[in-house]
Amino acid sequence: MQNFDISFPEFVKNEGLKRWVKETVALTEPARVYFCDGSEEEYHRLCEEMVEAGTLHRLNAEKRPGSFLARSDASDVARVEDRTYVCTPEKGDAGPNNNWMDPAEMKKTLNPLLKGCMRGRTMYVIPFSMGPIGSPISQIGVEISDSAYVVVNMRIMTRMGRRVLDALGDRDFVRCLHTVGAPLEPGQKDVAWPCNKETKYITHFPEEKTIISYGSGYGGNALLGKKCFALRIASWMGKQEGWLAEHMLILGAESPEGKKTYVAAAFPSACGKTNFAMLIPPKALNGWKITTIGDDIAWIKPGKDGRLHAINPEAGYFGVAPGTSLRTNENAIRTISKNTIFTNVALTEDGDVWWEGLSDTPPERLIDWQGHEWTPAIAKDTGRKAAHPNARFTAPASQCPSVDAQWENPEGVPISAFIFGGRRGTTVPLVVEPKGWEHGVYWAATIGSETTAAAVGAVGQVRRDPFAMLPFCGYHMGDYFDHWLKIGKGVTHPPKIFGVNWFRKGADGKFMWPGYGENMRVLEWIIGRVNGTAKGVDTEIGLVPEFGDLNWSGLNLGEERFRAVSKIDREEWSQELRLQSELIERLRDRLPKRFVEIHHTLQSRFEGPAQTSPGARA
Ligand code: SAT
Ligand code: MN
Repeated sequence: MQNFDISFPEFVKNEGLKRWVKETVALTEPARVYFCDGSEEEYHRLCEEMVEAGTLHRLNAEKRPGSFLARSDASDVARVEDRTYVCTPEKGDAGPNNNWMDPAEMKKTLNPLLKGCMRGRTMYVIPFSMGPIGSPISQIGVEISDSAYVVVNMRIMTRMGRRVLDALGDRDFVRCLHTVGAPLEPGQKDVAWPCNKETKYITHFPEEKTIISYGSGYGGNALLGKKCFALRIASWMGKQEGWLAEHMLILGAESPEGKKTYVAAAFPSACGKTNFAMLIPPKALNGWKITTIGDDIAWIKPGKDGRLHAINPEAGYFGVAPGTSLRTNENAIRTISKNTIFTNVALTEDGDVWWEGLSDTPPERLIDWQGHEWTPAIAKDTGRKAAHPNARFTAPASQCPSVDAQWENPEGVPISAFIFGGRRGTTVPLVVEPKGWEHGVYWAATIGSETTAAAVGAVGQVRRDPFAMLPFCGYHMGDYFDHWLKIGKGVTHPPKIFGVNWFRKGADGKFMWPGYGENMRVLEWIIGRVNGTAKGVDTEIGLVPEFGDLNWSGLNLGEERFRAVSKIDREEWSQELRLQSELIERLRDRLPKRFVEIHHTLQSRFEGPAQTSPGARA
């Protein structure tokens, strides 16, 4: 048992915080307590300490100033969905989309693990704001963590430090307790990436606005402002209070005429949200300009003007490195040119970073993400990747060349369209506009997507990922769909809803749509629909563009290929709707009635022979 008086710095005045810190010290028994002020000096000091401890490697100061590389333990590389729990008193409230345990039971499980879990370590107290400090949409949390890696990442990803406590005053806050679950015995030498290889728990107590995370130091498992707070807890708060916390990027699109339209788009993890948010339109569409508000999370509230307004609660990007290049995302490459923390990428001989896709030809020699020597020949023999497929960069949003002038506007930006996408090799057309809000919500609720390396588990299997929120919705999905239906009805100018799929494959197994910057063509059509200028044709699942409805200047895709990437195949859709029935059955107890009706309407459209006459143009 550690016995010491905690000396609270003058900026820690909140009595609830002081009490919680004392209780947590008594439970976790750290060697010392440190209150983060969020200063630059503190950031550099902690980075330096981690360099000395071997947790961080300083990158070449000429090539990558102010930047570091961290290599995680090989067992701690992604979110652990099967170890993630939502602990509501009523099991039904968590829904079949969450693992559930009774809150008291979960605490009984966690308490013995937490007892003494910070022995030999520093306990960091990290006050943070999700959203600009003082915004009516923002929320404040405090993370207690025994990881300095978490502190420096939180300083990039959130507004962090004493100014947050000044803004908090004596109000309540979201409690986020994190431990790597690896206490040090006296004299025991630490490892570069402490974690608990056997035991991990990512637990949420929405009614107590509390998160307890045990055993992992990685990403969303440990940076608790992100998925745990800004999505799971915030979605629950939004349900109570009439707003939305969504797994969405937010971008601004400025037309050649200078008209700005903001859209928010949901895609599952590692499906290109960061790339879409920072899109650079092809030269031939050069009058268009895209600006970035956020790349992962949107908090959305009805405004007095009858529109939905969104902020990005984060202050940085925790983006997937592999596949990011000057060709796929030049703005991201420039964002991460300095002051960036890389995790699980490869190290070059001259002290810079590399990952699969950064350049067409890999360097001749690298140190891979596990610290082993790597050459293209070794990769060929063993299949070993230089960077882990879920390797990440943590970089400040302010460094993004495309950052929107309004990105810190406390009122948020008005949203004109919601876009929902999944990763689907078949079935789902390039773009579709379901008819009206309810059909749009149904579309978003039933999207399927092939799983990626962002979560531990099999990759490439289609699963239903409603609103790209399956791993992140903090309550019953049926209630969540109902909440969405109500939000749209509650505003006079709800955004239009669209579905997209960049990932359809041809018979040769290759992607049929070029994606990346070319997605601007689809976005241009979407904005045209919002403004009433673009046309399309009616189909069973909604309105879709015909070949001539998109702008093809500078791209020779060909009509036949466009038809293939936009095809709505009756066989595939009958099958798709059967798969959607599974979701409907699973959520049946709390599914809005309207959903079942829409499902039946869609099914009936695909029964019997196809309509011979083409749908009406609109
Ligand atoms: O590790 S995170 O959960 O933050 C990233 C993601 O899965 O989107
Ligand atoms: Mn995400």
